[in-house]
Amino acid sequence: MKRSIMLLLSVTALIFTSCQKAEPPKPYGPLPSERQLKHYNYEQYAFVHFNMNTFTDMEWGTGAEDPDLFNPTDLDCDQWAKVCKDAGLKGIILTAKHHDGFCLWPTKTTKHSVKYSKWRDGKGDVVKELSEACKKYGLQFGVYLSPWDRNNAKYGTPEYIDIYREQLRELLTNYGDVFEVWFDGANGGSGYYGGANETRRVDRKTYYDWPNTYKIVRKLQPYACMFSDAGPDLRWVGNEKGYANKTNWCLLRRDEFYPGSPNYKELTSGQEDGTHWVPAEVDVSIRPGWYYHKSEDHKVKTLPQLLDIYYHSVGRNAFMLINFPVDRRGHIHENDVKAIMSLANQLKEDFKTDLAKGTKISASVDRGSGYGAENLIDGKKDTYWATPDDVTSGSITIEFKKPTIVNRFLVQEYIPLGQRVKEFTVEAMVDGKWHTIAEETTIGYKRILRFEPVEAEKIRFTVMKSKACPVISNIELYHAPAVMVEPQITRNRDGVVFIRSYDKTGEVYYTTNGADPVKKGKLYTEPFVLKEKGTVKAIIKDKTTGKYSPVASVTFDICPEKWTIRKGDKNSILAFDGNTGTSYIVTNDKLPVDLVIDLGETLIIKGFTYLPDQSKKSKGIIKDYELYVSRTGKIWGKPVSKGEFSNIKNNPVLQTIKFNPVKGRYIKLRAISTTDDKPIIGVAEFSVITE
Ligand code: FUL
Repeated sequence: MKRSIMLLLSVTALIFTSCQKAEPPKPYGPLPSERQLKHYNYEQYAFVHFNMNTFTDMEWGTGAEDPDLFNPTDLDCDQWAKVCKDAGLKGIILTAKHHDGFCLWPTKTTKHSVKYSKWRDGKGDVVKELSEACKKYGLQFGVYLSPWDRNNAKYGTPEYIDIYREQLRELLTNYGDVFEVWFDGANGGSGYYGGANETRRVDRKTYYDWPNTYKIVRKLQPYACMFSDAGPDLRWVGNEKGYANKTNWCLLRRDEFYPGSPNYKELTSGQEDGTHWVPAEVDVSIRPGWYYHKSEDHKVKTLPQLLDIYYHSVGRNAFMLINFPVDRRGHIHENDVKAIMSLANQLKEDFKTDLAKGTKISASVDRGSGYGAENLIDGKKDTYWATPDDVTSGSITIEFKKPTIVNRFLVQEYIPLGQRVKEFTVEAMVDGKWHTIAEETTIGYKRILRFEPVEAEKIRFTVMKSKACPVISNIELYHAPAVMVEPQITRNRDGVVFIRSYDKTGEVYYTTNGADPVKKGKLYTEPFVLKEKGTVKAIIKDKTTGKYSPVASVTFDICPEKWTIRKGDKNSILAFDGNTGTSYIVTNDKLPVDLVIDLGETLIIKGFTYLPDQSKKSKGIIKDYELYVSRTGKIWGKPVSKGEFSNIKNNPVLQTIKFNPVKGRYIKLRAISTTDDKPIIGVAEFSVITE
């Protein structure tokens, strides 16, 4: 009897222990704070650069600007909030004060503010309007307060720090909840400084006494994350181009950094041995500049560029902060709205159906009950797969019911316990054999991989190396549709035509005689030669859905292979190399400036095209021009065409000019004036229109 009771007890104990949840892993290394964990709910949010520079066409004002210049004609913060909401962005950070010192709220600290502007008789308050619009649309609200102040007479002295802190107090007290405070790294240099007009340098590390400023933020807005090169909560990613590195640690040896510190390149990857949790935030503008310039209306980032930004920020364990340069009306410009909505719509398609849901999932090893592979696809944030403490590698296999096409892999670590994974792979089983799709490094909060579509029976995810036992909370798989933007058609100086599509999975069809490529198109397999005139049209066909992209169409004139520029150096071919990103720059002592081209043969010419230099700080845009055609290159006679390239400063796009046909071999493009009055002209592309 006694023996049988003992047996019963031990069997019950065995059943009990085997059902009992195993011990959770211990946290490893630096951990995110509560406020940082909250911030992970936001992922993508907006920046708005809107301030004095909007009205002076500058990127960095000097501080001497008259407050009356700030004059939006139709300020509509509700429109900003609606656009952001529709685009799936979770908050808006406003440049309440940029380096020129102009304050968008009626601060008590300076006369350089909306209160002293004629705009709305000094009664306007942009900070208030935006904070209210954010509340209305359920968005987070954040502020950018530039430490550098080129207007303030006290800048460089300890008194300015008091002023700066008071401004911060006003912003953090009077406008409701603030989710992020942005401390910029640029500071110290020339400025107006209350009329002193001089250069003031500060010690970026010590002047601002950051630790005491941080305390103010913590006290007034305990949940606000602070951004700067050094965090303390969110770090700069070390570039303004829109990417984090593939290897991206949330960790940083934080005390080695400060706003504006020189070792910023390390910020793009973080530091494996970092002492604090300081994840990267990728700040990037939807246009070349941070502020609105009419001349950039045609330079809004394309869908492919925006997709790259998303996958290189959110997809690489970072936050995405996308900037809208609000225009002089006080609106997000229609081109920018179109661009951000095209991104939002494409992302919706990319992540429409999670193919990992409902699959058979198993782990090569797990920690025990409660930590199995099924937690990876249960849609819950707080369950995870983990291995025993002494096991730092392991595989997960996902088995589809039938072969399934995938081209996106999403994985997340359970970050409340730290960032651990150092190396992982993804494989696909096709016809019973494993193929490696990706060999990668870090994961962190979220990692999304893009790869060519593969029809797989199984997908295997393997953690190869980890600082401690891997703790993974989520895996998702998708088949994103091809990105159906029109292909890019270019022709080089030798007449070789290239057709490039962003999405490599589609098929490209083209014609060279202007015919419809859907009906008459030839499959593009490699670059081809087109030396004569012709209109190339091309489309991309999505092989899976059979859908077509919009048609791309480019008309080429005769190929410039024989053309030379008189007195031109080796760079002169850049003026007709078919690459709009490069330019030939011609300089002279004074205006006019001439560009003389020998076409190498006599032709009948009836027009020309000119694309000015396309770089951010455009060099030498021709305003008033004359065009001459000569048979000898010695006697030029009267210009065959002259005039003004209208609105070219604001809109430096391709200019097409036609005239009565003339015969000649030499062309002289003369710049009578340039938009900046300098005797320099930049020619990204030049071509003639022949009969
Ligand atoms: C930079 C600033 O200098 C730019 O003007 C812009 O505000 C950008 C977001 O940060 O450091």
